[in-house]
Parts: sequence; C-alpha cells; structure tokens
Amino acid sequence: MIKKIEHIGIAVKSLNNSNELFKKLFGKEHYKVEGVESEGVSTSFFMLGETKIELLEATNPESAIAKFIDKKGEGIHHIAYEVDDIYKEMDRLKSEGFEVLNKEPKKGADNKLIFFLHPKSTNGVLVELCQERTF
Ligand code: CMX
Repeated sequence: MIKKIEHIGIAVKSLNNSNELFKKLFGKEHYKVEGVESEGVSTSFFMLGETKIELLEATNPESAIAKFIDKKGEGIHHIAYEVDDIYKEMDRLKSEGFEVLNKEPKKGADNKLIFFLHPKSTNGVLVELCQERTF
C-alpha cells in the first residue's frame, strides 16, 4: 500500500548554493547531507512536517541528475511515495503494467530501500517507491 509522499526530489546544479536558497525559503537548515555513490549523487534533506525535500547534485557526468539537468535544467526530478511493503508493491505495480526500472529494491539515501518507475509509464513524472530500512 502507498502511504504518503515521503519526499520530493529536486535536481540542482550546486548543493551548497541551493542549501542556502532553501534555508531562506523554509527558514530552517537541512538536517543531513549524504552521498549515494551508486546513483552518482550528493543529496541534502529538509524536513517539512511529514514530507521531505531532497536536493540532488550530480557527482559525475553519467549520473541521472547530470543528464536531467543537461536536458531540462534544474527542477523537480521525482516524487517518492512511502510504501509499507516494498517487495509486494514492486510485484503489484509490475502486474499493473508500470515499467519498473530496477530488478530489486536497492539502497537509497536516508536509510531507504528504493525502486523507480519509468516516467513514460507515469504521465511524465519519475516515481520513486521507498521504505525505511530496518537492517
Ligand atoms: N522526470 C521526467 N522525465 C524524465 C526524467 C525525470 N526525472 N528523466 C528523464 N526523463 C525523460 C527524458 O527527458 C526522456 O524524455 P523524451 O523521450 O521525451 O526525450 C525520457 O524520460 C527517457 O529518457 P531516456 O533518454 O531514455 O533515459 P535517460 O537516460 O534520461 O534516463 C530514467 C531516464 C528515468 C530512465 C533514469 O534517469 C533513471 O533510471 N532514473 C532512476 C534513478 C535516478 O533517477 N537516480 C537519481 C536519484 C537517486 C536518489 O533519489 O537518491
């Protein structure tokens, strides 16, 4: 079951500059900075009530974030939904015909297991499904 929007991912050119900008916008600091080497990104997170904003800067030119910024510029990159059973949701969404981009859920930032749906199968919006890791 999809429970809520866990975070919204925003692709940025400079994490440092955008941390300052979003600090002014929200009136508070990000609560963490974390690199995810497998995704070629450096991330920061702001907590807003029950939802988070994740800023993503590319750390190499092959990163999905570098390609996105080259093509579309900075902006909303994905919406992440929290699920209660990520393996079950992966099977359910596959059987509903969505294009799942990962064979298995994998480790993502902020202590999550994650997988993605191709934006072509979700009205042009990249969708991330995530669940807190308990191990
Ligand atoms: N949102 C909406 N559309 C997107 C998109 C995004 N984030 N990224 C790419 N697209 C579009 C492209 O513009 C392209 O559109 P057109 O065909 O109309 O030109 C289409 O999707 C397919 O693009 P592509 O060139 O075939 O594929 P890409 O190499 O751009 O890869 C995607 C796109 C989604 C498959 C790839 O980015 C991916 O696998 N993403 C999942 C992993 C990821 O995004 N990691 C970074 C975040 C990690 C984290 O949150 O920690």
